[in-house]
Amino acid sequence: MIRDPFGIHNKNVFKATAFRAAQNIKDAAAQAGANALEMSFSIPKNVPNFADSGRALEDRAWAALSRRGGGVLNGGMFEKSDSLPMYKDKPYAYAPSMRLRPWWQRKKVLGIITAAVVFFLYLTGFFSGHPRARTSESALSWLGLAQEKDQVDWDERRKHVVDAFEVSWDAYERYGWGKDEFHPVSKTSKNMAPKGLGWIIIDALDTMMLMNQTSRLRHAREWLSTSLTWDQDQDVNTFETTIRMLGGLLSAHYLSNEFPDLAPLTEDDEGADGEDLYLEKARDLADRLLSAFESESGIPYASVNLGEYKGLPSHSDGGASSTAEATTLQLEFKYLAKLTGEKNFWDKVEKVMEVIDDNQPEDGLVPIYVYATTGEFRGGNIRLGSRGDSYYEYLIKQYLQTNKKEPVYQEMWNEALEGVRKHLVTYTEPSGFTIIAERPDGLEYPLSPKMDHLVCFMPGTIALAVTDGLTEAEARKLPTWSKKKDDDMQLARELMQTCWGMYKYMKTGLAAEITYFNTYNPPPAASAPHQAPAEFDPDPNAEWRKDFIVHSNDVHNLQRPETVESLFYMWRITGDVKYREWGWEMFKSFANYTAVEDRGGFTSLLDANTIPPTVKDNMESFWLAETLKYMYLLFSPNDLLPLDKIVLNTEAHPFPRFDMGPLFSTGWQRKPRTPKASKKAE
Ligand code: DMJ
Repeated sequence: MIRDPFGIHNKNVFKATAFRAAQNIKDAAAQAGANALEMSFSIPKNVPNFADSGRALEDRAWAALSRRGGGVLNGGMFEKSDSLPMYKDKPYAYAPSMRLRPWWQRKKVLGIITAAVVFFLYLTGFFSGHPRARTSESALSWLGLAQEKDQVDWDERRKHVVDAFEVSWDAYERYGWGKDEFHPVSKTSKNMAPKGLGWIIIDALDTMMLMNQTSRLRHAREWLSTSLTWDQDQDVNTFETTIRMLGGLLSAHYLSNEFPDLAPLTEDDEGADGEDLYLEKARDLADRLLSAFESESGIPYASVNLGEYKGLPSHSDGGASSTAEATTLQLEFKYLAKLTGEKNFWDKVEKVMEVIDDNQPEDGLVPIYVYATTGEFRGGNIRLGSRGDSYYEYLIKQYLQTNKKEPVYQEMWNEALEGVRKHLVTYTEPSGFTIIAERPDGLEYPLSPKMDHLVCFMPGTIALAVTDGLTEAEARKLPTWSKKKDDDMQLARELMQTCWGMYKYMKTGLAAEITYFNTYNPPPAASAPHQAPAEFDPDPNAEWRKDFIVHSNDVHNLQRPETVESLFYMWRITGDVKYREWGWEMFKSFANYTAVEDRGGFTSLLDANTIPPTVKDNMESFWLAETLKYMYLLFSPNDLLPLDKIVLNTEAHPFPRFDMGPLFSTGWQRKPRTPKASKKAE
């Protein structure tokens, strides 16, 4: 294929690709193929602009870089039997501490010689048993961070993120290649299915493309074409497999077509063998995942058996699915529907939204469980953390994905955000930070002043919803700007400050999984006056620290992306450089406390509130897919993936926005609201 110097992919190639995929559809192939040919898919043209000077700079930086060479749960998230795939955010079973026992307790019987050796190792820091003691200085130096320049150079900082990606990937390639879990400290790995699922490889594909990692991408693609099969007798979590694997393959398809000059591979060329590899693998996987939707209500089952094409209810939670899991499949299946022309993918995920909304959730706030059998909610637990989070995220992103032609999702988002203000937003004591608390027993019952780190997707998502992806300055000039938008931006800024406080509070500078807050009694309403400090005084006895509480059970840091995700949106939308600076500070904390010695990768922490920290010995796939990608984007020029042209799925996989065309439309309407029935929490 002749490369387009401006990165504008030929529409016909794209249509042909979609058509070929449609040919594979067993049922309704002819119809789908015809529809696919009629797609009026319009590919964003200005992402990024390869002709501009910033682009040239980037290209030089990449060239220089390449010259330089340049599950989570014990037992496996996907094991059969009782350990069916669990939601990633469940409190995990703690692995035994990675701290080693003192040498004199372990080595009694080995005599004086062994003791001397052990003592020597002790002196070298070996027995502190965590990466920091063994690597902090070297990690900072091999990342070139030991001495920072006075002059801020974002391009330079971005290169450090690329270095961190390369180190993480290369360690995985060396010690865990093809496996789904990677434990960088012990240099071990394992699969979540008999033949592996490509969990880490597929999640990282698009990050490699954006970072122009051609040789690494080639290796990944080779693994996909020679080793990856979905035809395995394996139960998998419907949601996790959709957002990471289906999402990862679809965005790889999108980026490789949209930006053929990024990490270019000849196999991607028109007519080459394996040209449609990503889309074909995505299509095959989606056919299997569709079985999750074969429930009485249309709400997807929590799991599916890939080989048997069979949906499976959750083993726990009374068989209910997590609400966030059931409602965070829509961007992926709708984009696939658009690519293949097969409407079934669209209809199945759209139906879920209708069933959820038919429950008429009070003020748009949904309980965190829903039965696949009846379509009704289970219990009244309301939160924007685990099991609730991305329901809200996908409301506004569905609205944006189809170019703002489905107002129902914006309406639901607006209603939910008002519900959040009315029932969940409050302020902390004594310093007045803004938080989104929880209502574990239902809206009529007391607030629990707790925020999962997961809630930190909210500041960025609120800002995105206010401007639809434009900058705040641009959006303010539009006639649609309003007092409500002002208030929402203010809420986004305040929440961003709180999320950053979660990092500042911890000794390593890396947030805990869950943070509690001191609140007044009764907790003030969202309309109450409040003023959090603009700066975080580093004094260990500073007043602001009294507002934050971290329990010993919650001190782990799983390399999560939500705060840097929001920093990325806030930087792009407000243009306030402090968000970039916070992201850089966060990056340095990761480098300082989570890097494994000898360029061994980066690890999650069991305890991020002690120095040195204790490690969990695990690299999450979202470290590569999300955390490092958001950092890279945060330090990149703003025309790389412009926010008004794309949507990022909840795993940070970018998809294009598109017009629905004649084949697709919103197939449901909200029912008229009935007066509030008295609802009792189970
Ligand atoms: C990711 O898999 C996704 O971001 C999901 O929406 C939330 N949890 C993890 C990262 O924390």
